[in-house]
Amino acid sequence: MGYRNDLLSSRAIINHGSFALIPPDGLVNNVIPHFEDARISVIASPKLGASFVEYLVDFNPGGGNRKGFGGDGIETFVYVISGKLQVKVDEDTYDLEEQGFLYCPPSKSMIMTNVCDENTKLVLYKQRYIPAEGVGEPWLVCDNVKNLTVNLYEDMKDVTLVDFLPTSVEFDMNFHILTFQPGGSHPYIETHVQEHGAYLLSGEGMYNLDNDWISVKKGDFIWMGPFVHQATYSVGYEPLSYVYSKDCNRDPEI
Ligand code: UGY
Ligand code: MN
Repeated sequence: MGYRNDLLSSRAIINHGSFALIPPDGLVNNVIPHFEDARISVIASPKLGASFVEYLVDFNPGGGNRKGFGGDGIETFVYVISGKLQVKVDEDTYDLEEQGFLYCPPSKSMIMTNVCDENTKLVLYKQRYIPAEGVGEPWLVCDNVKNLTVNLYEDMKDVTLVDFLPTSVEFDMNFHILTFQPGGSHPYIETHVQEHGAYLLSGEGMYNLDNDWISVKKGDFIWMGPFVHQATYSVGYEPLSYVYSKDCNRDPEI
């Protein structure tokens, strides 16, 4: 990097408790114990107003977390953007390639290793599991998006939705991918209690956040807090696609 060659400017918008748009150029490297040979950026945390923590992780060859991530009531989720990740949970080993993912239930932790000669890039997520009376624990889920059903979103043929985890009530969270062909959009501006952490995998769009229209593109991260206005139009030549979290299946505390 080095000396600047123009006025400093940023597309980032940070509205604590409401929403945040975090483009890649402002991210800094964090040192987090037990993440070895890694560049890791925290992109959402309770300090922002989120009820979860989300990270972008870039492991060098051989890098990983061998102590174990999650457990003790913290559920975790990993999605592979590129590269190959080996995940161990108890005695079982899972090999994740691009678009592979693993959900690790709150009583277990996951050991991660980059097992390819190139860097492996991940979206990593953790939140405290909310038990519900009379409802059992969720279970480990490991798969690849390529194997999942692609559904039309709200009956529109230019917008699709993929759900990662079972909709069963044991799960208090899910991950999804929404894809809008150029010109596609949400059918209405949503305002709902659930939060999202959304990482943009491709394309460009105009995103309505808190009722302002904001340009977004591949590589951006958006945190949407409870009830914040949200909807998008896909613009440009490529589909706009993002992988995002959503809490579910729980009665809000009072
Ligand atoms: O699942 C959702 O709530 C999703 N439609 N929200 C969003 O794309 N901002
Ligand atoms: Mn939503």
